Amino acid sequence: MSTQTIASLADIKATVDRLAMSTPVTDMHTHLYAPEFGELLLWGIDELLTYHYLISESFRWSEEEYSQFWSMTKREQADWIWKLLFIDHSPVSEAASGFITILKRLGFDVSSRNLDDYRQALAKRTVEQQVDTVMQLAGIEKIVMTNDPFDPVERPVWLSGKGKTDARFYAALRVDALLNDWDHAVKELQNLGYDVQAEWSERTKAETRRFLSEWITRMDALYLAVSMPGDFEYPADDHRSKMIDEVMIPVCQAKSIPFALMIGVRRRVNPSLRLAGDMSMLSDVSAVEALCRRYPEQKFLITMLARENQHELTVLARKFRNLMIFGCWWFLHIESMVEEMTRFRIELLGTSMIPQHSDCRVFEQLIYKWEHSRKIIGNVLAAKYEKLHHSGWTVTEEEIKRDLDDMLNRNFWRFLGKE
Ligand code: RAT
Ligand code: ZN
Repeated sequence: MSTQTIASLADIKATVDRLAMSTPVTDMHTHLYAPEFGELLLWGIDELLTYHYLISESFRWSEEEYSQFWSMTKREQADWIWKLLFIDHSPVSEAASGFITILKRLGFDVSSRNLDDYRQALAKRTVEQQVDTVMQLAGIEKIVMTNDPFDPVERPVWLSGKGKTDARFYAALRVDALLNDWDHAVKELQNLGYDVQAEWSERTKAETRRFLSEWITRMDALYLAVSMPGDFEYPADDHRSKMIDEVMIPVCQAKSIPFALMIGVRRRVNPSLRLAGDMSMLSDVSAVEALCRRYPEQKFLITMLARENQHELTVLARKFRNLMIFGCWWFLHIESMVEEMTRFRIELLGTSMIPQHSDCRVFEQLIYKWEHSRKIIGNVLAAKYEKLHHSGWTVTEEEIKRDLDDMLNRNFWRFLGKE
């Protein structure tokens, strides 16, 4: 490791680019699973092409009935999307160009445009091999999953004790139903043997806390997580505020884990598109402000979906050290937004934030989501070092390494108090 200061501007750019592309990453929010979770771990050409981001883009070019699309096999859906987005039109969107980045990095001949060749090549691999290959290619060291005890496929894996076998994967306990669909959550909790009622009684509160505590322990969950609509208000005289104040915060504090809120989604604006039918929505940053102020000892991991909320949220992070902003979420995970957000986050917070998470649903997506973002993070950071250099402040390679390691890895673990 070099402790030498870096002398020339060209060296700064080259060093930052190299380190930005290679620093090991902790991907702190994904929808990926360890191989022990079987069918929940999605990978391969057909899963990649039927990613919900690509489904919604495809329908812009087609008069096809939605029901017709959903009745096709996965392979037929993939062929349909391939034709519309890659053959009939050029794959220039973030999600479509991402698929091309994946093909290239996996060593396929992109120019052949032969989907079946790619399929056949992947069919020779096992899921375990593909997980190793992809993590190595993408430089991903640790992956945080999104875990739901109410999921009938996922639950048995945890109950059998196999959920914690692969040390590269970590759990995050997702609590959406408890906050956003209490009637459904009550039924699920009752099925799992917890003595809860729709009515907000002391017994119900205690049992819901017991559920969360037991599942945090079973999963070794790193944090509690929820996605919220943009009209989330806090404090309010509603179920959500009661659930947060009387159940979630007490459990997070007892377990010493952060609470992650992803705010600003409007679910199913076009239900025919299913998972692809969700929309972004402006949110009220003052809900986060109120949480951070009321619970100074509680850590909050926050991301928001509307571009319009990003600057205010970043300013708020200057006011509360118990607030860690993370990632460019979903519709913001496009190159122009990643660049804009990364630049003003660094300008307002230095390196004390988590610039990106992948939100991957299909394993190979790690390759493109991180490659595209690493490049931008490197460019933004290099420009800042170059400016310092012009003022006579010279950075060492070690310092560049430290800064990138903070942003891509350590800030998350430090915030959790786990390093
Ligand atoms: O990014 C996505 O794939 C979305 O569908 C959501 O899963 C979102 O990231 C979430 O975690 O709610
Ligand atoms: Zn997500």
